[in-house]
Amino acid sequence: MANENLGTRKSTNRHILDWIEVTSRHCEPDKIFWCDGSEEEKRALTQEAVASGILIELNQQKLPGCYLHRSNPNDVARVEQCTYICTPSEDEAGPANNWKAPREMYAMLRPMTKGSMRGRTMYVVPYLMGPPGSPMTKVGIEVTDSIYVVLSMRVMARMGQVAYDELGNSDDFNRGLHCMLDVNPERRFIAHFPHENKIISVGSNYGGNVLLGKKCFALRIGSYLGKREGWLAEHMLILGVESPTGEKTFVSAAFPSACGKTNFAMMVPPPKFKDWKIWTIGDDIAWMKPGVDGRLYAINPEAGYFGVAPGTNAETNRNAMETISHDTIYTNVALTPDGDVWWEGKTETPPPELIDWRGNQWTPDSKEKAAHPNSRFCAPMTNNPSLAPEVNDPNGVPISAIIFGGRRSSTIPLVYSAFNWIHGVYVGATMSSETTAAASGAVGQVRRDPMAMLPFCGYNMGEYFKHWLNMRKNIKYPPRFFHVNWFRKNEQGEYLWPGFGENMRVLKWIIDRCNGRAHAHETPLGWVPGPEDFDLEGMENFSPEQFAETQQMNNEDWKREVLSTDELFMKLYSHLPKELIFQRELLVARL
Ligand code: SAT
Ligand code: MN
Repeated sequence: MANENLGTRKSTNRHILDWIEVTSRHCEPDKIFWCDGSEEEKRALTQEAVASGILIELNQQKLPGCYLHRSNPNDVARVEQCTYICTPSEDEAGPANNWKAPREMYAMLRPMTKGSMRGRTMYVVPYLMGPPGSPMTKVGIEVTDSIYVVLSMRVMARMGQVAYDELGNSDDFNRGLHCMLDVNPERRFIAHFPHENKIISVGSNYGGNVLLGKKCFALRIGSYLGKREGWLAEHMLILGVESPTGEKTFVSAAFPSACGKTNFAMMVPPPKFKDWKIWTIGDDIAWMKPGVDGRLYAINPEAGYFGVAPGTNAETNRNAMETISHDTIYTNVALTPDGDVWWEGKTETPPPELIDWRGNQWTPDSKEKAAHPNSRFCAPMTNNPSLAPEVNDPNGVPISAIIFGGRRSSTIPLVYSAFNWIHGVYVGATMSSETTAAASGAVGQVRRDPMAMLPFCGYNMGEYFKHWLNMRKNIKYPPRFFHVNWFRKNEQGEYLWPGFGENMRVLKWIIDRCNGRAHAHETPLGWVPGPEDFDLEGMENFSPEQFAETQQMNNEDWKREVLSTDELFMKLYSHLPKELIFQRELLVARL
């Protein structure tokens, strides 16, 4: 029997108490449940979620502590068209965001949320973004009527008493309200109020829309706070490379959603690199701040991985397979008759029968996919065999390289390096990628996604570029910038580069460049390795000519590429830093 004191451990912080008082009077829940993050609480809430059908218990022999959640089929990805930045002026949100004045947004949301928790429980979820005791860490409180959100938040963030301890009596915390309503896309809004450090999310129960610590706080509100306070909140993985001599180099990398950040962050080096080790700090978000020694330091504000399941297997990501083998919440994957999970790409041949992500019978003859293309796993980082010991270091880790990358089937070479900070910011600002299933809408269309932040920057993108340029003044030993593209294809539509573990070779060139050991050629794009500068040893069926093909640069394609960046630059023109226009002109001149 569950302890009846469960859910009664109220905060003693007056600001939290006042806010919960007002919010509960407005939402009118039957009950308020104060989360403390304990194991006992997890057990009780999991039991309740299973009893009410929100979670399906998986085979506990095969997958101990694992559960499956099926979301409403209308609610399977982030919805950029329903995501708003509510600053006093439209100009502050900028042309890359949807905007509504705070007053107007409140006027619209107030009647929707009024009494919305009648007959339901309101959970108060205190959480930390960042390691305890770090000057970079921030506190959030999410109020939600979704038990799935509570159980996911305790995986994705350091949740419970630890957050109250960090906060003390302070009023400096993010206020997040999540109301599922009837999960109706017509009444779905993810509204951010950066000036008030506040988020209101209604009408969804999908990860990126409702795990408010993640995209909403750590990126949209975080980027705004970063601009104000002199740091960077970025859509970046962080990893450490340990060489055979024990030298550790940390890099961060911005790729858009569903472009392989989790795989890269957990990479298993190929046999030729058996004495090298990759350590994961984070797979999605980096908060970076200049340190006292003049270097740029990064923390991972999260504590778990909310990764894309399809395509994950022992070959593509052995560490992820291990990570998600226990204590994991799966969303919208397929279910096998013996209570195991499956998704496209997990095994070469699908099982003969499955229940698909919608709950329907499925066989390999079915036309639909068994798992949703944006189906996810939610697993604690402590499950990861490659978790870096520095992950809880309050100071973070020093970043030597910042890597930008997108999913581009043509034009963009495998790897090149920017000439300097300003050029690096230009390379990040003009990044592009083919769209994926991580956001609702068409898949496979090239769009500009500056620094992979297009859906996540909480203020004017032009001002964001200025902030990036300004940061240089506070960093005495700046990281170097690189650009990668694992996804280039030949005319037959085959990938030119094998990717996954072989990306270790690209990474090695990158860190050798940072440590002044690798050679490169100057080109109009930046510094690039020739086949002789790049370690291809031990790669079966991969010739120096093939490598040259991955790196090939065609001037006419690049002129077109520059033209296609102009659309974004024109859109942002009133706030676009002149430095970036000069960079564009220099590139055109070099071409
Ligand atoms: O769905 S999330 O927004 O949490 C992940 C992503 O799209 O990057
Ligand atoms: Mn992401």
